[in-house]
Parts: sequence; structure tokens; C-alpha cells
Amino acid sequence: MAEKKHTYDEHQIQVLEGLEAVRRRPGMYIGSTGARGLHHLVYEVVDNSIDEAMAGFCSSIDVTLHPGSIVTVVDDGRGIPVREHPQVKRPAVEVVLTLLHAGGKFGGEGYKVAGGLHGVGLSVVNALSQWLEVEVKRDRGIFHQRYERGKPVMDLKKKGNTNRTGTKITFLPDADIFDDLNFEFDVLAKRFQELAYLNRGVRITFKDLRFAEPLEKVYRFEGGIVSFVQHLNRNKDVIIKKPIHIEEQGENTDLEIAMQYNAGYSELIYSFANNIHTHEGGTHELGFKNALTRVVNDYARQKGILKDNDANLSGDDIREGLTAIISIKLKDPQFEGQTKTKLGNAEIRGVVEGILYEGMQSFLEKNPPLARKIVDKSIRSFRAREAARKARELTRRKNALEVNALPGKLADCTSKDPGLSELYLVEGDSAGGSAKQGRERIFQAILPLRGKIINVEKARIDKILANEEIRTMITALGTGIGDEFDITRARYHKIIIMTDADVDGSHIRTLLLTFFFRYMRPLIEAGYVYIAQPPLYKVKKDKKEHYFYNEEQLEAFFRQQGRGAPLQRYKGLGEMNPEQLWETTMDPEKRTILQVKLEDALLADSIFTTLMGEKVEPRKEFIEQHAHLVKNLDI
Ligand code: 0RA
Repeated sequence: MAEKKHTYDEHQIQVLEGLEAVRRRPGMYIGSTGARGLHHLVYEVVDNSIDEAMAGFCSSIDVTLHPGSIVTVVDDGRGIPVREHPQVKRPAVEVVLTLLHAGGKFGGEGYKVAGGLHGVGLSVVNALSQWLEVEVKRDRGIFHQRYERGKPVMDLKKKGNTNRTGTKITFLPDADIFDDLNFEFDVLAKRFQELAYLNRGVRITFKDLRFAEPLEKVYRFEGGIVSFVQHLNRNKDVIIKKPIHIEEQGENTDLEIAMQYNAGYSELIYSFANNIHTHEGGTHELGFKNALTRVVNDYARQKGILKDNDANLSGDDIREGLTAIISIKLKDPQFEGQTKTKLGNAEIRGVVEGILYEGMQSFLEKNPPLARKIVDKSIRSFRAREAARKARELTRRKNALEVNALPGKLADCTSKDPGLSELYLVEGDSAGGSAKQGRERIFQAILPLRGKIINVEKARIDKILANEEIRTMITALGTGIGDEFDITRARYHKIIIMTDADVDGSHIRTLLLTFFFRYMRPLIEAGYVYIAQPPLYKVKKDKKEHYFYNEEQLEAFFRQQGRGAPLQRYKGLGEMNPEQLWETTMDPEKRTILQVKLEDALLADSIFTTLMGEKVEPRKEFIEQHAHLVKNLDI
């Protein structure tokens, strides 16, 4: 290094040593010598053609897999320059293929935006190939050269005339370097499709001629990343028909963003820098997220949808259901992170933030109904997130303080063994009181439910959790709800719904079952949910009390004993004293309880939707169709 004056020969030796280093430690240059590294060779060559396309000189790229793992990549770009390189004094194409990192060093624009993970250069592909042949159409001629393991085995030779331009590279990866030479069609195809989306208008034709049945795919997307977003959302319910498209070409960077909301709850953001998928995100993604959060909040405030004392919508709220592609092309990308797929260029954050804010602001201003949809969706997400947080707190509090945090209305049992414990959900305070006095307190817990349970079919989770009765029940059960539901934490393995035998009672029972079905389904699936069967009639005969649970039983009794005895018809549980309630409905030795079964969840789903949901017509129809089944309706 100290010596400045190199002779031509010395320089040449250094170049060859450079490529020897690549063969000695291929992992340093292409990551691995496994399947990834092998496929990387193809990406590297194609990326060079894509660079040519991005510079605006290439519209078509053909990739072909031949038998024997030979790969050909042909493009219709300007062709790799063939004239003598002024410093190295060899044809430029030879320099590109034999000198490490020679790619970007060509005069003027050269490679406008060489990739980071890729962009190691064609010389690396050459070094790791058993042989490689290049054919350049340029300067009215067709030029050809062959290399073996990175070394030219002939001088560049003109073999014909043409007025076309382009580059064709054919290579055979070196079996001494790679574990195997099995290219996977699907892996390569996916990358070519991605490249075609990211570089709109470029046609990538991919042929696989290795097997008897040739395969061919052609990728070309006039819509570019807008088509990409539509593709990602193809099976979703979109809430904005046309993706939002923002594009700006700057001095040093080109930025393009396409985004579209769907009715789902997940967020799908794919970011790219110089066509490389930045799995780990980076400054471009940060800038995008910051700007989106700010612009939607600013808009919602400015339009009075968010009031002064409302909290800001969070980024997560605003990105719920969002599918977005961020593609940035920049001069000197810095790739960081574990897998070198995180964009590090600090200045990019502000650039993306500014462009997205402005672009999105103008979109919102120009499309008030769509803007409203986006804001409303974010607000719904915000509420659901709050509710989930509350639900979590609810269960957490129970954990921290155990029994202390149990609701005051709950008369718990003394047993702590869930397998033995029963929870009675009792309609009304008066029946609740009788049940408390009548129960066997060792294993029977009583929770009186006052007032109406919220109809969970018609309310969002936030409203449901604001309902006192529901909250009390969740806490008593100990399982949490929804995503956080954990059956192993159930404090009772029998949950017995005990309501009056009247319309209100059956309504409350249906409300409770709907809640369990929607938010604690495993409880039903485990067979933990039961319905108590209080008697409907009592007959006193010869100082003895006889209870009847349906008309048939009562009729049978009268046929045997005659009709003389006084009959009491129970309208509510409250009409029984504690002893009677124990004897008739709660004593495990004598009671009948019905286990709630979920034979067909889908059917149950539609029945609950029909019975408890928003739409009245289907409910009326259902009831009319099933009216003959409804018995004991005390109207
Ligand atoms: C250096 C300079 C120029 C083009 C290319 C390289 C080039 C490389 C590859 C690799 C595959 N296909 C390619 N196409 C072009 C530009 C030379 C000019 O100014 O005309």
C-alpha cells in the first residue's frame, strides 16, 4: 500500500487475488454456500439488469434455467461497455467481471442505485461460477468473452454486427463451492414477481427448461406497487377501492408509496430500499409511520372528529387493516441490523416523513368520505384496544390480589378446587338471597345478576366490558375473555345459569349463553356451562310437597292422585324459600341440570346472530319457523 506506483502486471495480480478471496470465503460475499447463496447468484445478475431498467434503458429481462443448472439472464439495456478501461487498460466488461466492486465505479451515473446486500457485483458471480460467458450488444457489435472460475480464458472478441443493445450472461455455479445446484423455481419466481412490482413496466420472463415439462412465467405490472398492494389485499374486503399512491423523485432519492385499507385488523407493511426487502425496517419505515400517525390525528382534530380533550390515536390504531408498500431508491444505502435488512440512512426518515405527510394530507382533503372512513376505523381500533387493555387489567388485578378482588356480590364457596366448585348465576337479588341461604357453601358459589345483561351481539367489546354484570362475571370466573381466555384458570367447572321460568328469564339465559358463546366459547366446549331446572309447579298433598318440572309430570300425578290438592304455580325463583330452592334445584342428589352442548358451532353462530343481532327480519322469520318448539312461554 505504501508503494504508489503499480505496474500494469502488479495491478492485474491484485485483481485476481481479489477473486481468489471470494472463492476462499464465499460466505463473506453471498451469505452462504447453501440454497440461499446459490439463488443469490441469480438475483445478483438480475439486479444489474434491473439497475439498467431503473436508469430507464431496459424494458425486458429474460431469465432461463437450463438443464444442468445453467442460468441465462438476458436484458435489452445499453450493454456493459466494451471499450478499454482507462486505468486497467482492459475492456470495461472484463473489468466489471473480474474486479471486485468495479460495478459502481463507472463514469457518470453508472449504477444509479446499487443495492446493498446485493450489489456485490457481477465479479462475485463470476468468481463462484465454474464458467461464465458474457455477450454484449453495443457499439454496433456483438462481443463475447468466457471465464472459468472467475478468470478470463480468452480475450473479449467481436463475433458479429448488430444495431441492438443489451447484455446476456450465462453461467454455471461452481459445484465445488455450493452444497448443491438445485434452483427452486418458486423461490426465484417470487423474487422476480416482487421486482416486477417494484419496477413498474419492466417485463421479467422466467423460463424453466430443466425438466420435460417446461415452465414459464411473465411478470409485468403497469401499476407497479399499486398493483402490488392490490395483490396483497386480493382476498380482503377493501375499504378504499383505489390504493393511495404517493410518488416523488428527488435529487438523491426516489420514493414511492402505495397503501390501501382493508376491513381486517392486521397491518401489512412491506418496505424496500433499492429493491431489497428491508425486513427489519429502518428509517424509511419510521418516517412513514410517524407521518401517517401525525397526519391522521391532525386531520381528525382539524375536522373536529377528535375533540380537544380526546387522546391522540396511536400509530397501531391508524395502521389497523393497512396494507402498504414503501419503496425507496437512494444513492448510498446503508444496511444495518442482524440480517443487514434495516435501512440506516438517517436523513431518509425526514425525507419520507415530509413526502408522506404532504401526500396523505392532500389525499384526505380531496377525499372527505374516504378520510372519514380511515379516521372512523382508527377510532374503532382505538376503542377495541382500550377495551382489551381493560380486560387485561381486570384479569391481572384478580391475579395480584386473588380473593380480595372478587366482586362483593359474589358469595364464593370455600373449596378452592375448581373440579368440585359450582357457580350459580342467579337472576335477581331476591332469588340470589335464597340461593345464598340454601346452598352448600363448601362447593357452591352464588352470583346474583341484577338488571339486564348487555346484548353482546349488538355491542362492541368496549361497551360489553363497561357492563357491570359482565365484568363481575368475568372476575368471578377467573378465565379472562376473548384472546386472553384461559380455561385452566376457570375457578369453577360447573357454571349453572338459574333464571325464572318466564320470558324475562329465558331472555336473560339467552343473553348469558350468547356472551359465553362469543367470548368464552371454550367454556361451553369443555362442558362447564349448565342450565338449572327449577320446578314449575308444587302440589301439597297429605302434608307432603310434590314438585313438577313440566306439565306432563303434573298431569301424570293428577291422573294417579286425583285433582283435589292445592296447586302452586311458580312464576319465579323468588317464590321459593331457601330450603325449597335447595331441595328442588340445587341439591346435587335431587336436581336436574342441563349441560349446554355445542354440537355445531357454525350453526350456533348463525342462530345467535339471528336471535340477538341487529337485523329484525331474519329474527322474525326464525321465530315464526320455530314457534311450535317454544313451550312454557308464560306470556
Ligand atoms: C456499466 C455502465 C453502463 C451499463 C452497465 C454497466 C450495464 C451492466 C449490466 C449488467 C447486466 N446488464 C447490464 N446492463 C448495463 C452504462 C454505459 C453507458 O453509459 O452506456
